[in-house]
Amino acid sequence: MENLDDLQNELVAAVNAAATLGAIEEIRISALGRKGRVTSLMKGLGALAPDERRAAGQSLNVVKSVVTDALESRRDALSEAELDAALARDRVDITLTARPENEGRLHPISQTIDEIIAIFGEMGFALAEGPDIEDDFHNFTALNIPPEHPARQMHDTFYLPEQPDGTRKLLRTHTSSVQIRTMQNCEPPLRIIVPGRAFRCDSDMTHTPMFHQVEGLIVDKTVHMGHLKGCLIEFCRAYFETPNVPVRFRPSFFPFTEPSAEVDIGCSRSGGTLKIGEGDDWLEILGCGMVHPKVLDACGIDSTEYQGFAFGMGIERIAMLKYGMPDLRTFFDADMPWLRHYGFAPLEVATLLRGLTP
Ligand code: 2NM
Repeated sequence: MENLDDLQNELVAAVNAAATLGAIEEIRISALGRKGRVTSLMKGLGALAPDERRAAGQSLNVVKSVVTDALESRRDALSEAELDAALARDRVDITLTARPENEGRLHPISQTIDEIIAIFGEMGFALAEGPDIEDDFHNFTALNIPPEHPARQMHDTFYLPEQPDGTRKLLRTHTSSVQIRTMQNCEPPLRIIVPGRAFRCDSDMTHTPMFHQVEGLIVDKTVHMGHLKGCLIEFCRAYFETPNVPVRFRPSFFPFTEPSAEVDIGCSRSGGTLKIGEGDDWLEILGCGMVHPKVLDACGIDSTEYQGFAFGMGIERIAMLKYGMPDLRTFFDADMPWLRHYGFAPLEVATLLRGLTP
């Protein structure tokens, strides 16, 4: 019989040199498989004399168990190394967007909407949303805008192709259609704000065909102009983060409110730079009024029992004023250097507790 020490050393060395799990399995079969070298030697024991057989049998069992142990520990080591390699190769960086050094920024429109929601949310307003594509009733008729009103003309409103019944849908020209839907579908008292896109067939230095608005609405039994004034003065102070900004209500006209007003804040423009909250100049920032009784009635709310106030503002405009952006049209250019300059860190959530702006 061949030298068992040599055989054992040879097999253990081969096991330790094996580079893959497949190579280990080959060695196991060649040594311990049905026709393996150790197995064959064991089969040959029967031909030996009893004394020799016992001694050789014990020696072969030692070889078998040493080689089995070597196979097992080499298999463990290789499995672990393969797992480590797979984990390193398939690594996914789930922290990607959370890293401040990465480029993703919150667009100033999104930031401004978040700030406005934070302010009115604190006052108890709920968020409402509705469709961009509207019908004539929700965008015009229910808002007391008559058929001959200029806003209904083709050159002010984007109309969709005529439907089989002869009517045409349109892109909402303001978010007020959402207030109409809310008044139709919910029982007063109501207290909502509606941020969203609006569309008008208009494009020049100060108008883009799509822009953003936030409108607000309260409907209750005793709500009056004093509540409207207090609410909007508080909004101006919170939004512009100037506790004593002067606020002025100037009489105005909208078909859907009576009385109506426009709201100005105090500013100075000396030397071509705008400063908000000081000086003797004025800047218009929003429109408002008491909801017209015809609007309440058109929505199925009894105007002899309920009244309400509403307001609306353009988001691009108040973002430009707060953040000193000179050109409206840059909002929609998707220009990365502009976004890096005017954008906001995505995880700095606007709250009144910590300050609106990062
Ligand atoms: C404004 C100005 C004044 C307004 C009115 C309504 C509704 F649907 F309740 F009648 N929503 N929004 C409104 C009133 C909007 O934007 C300059």
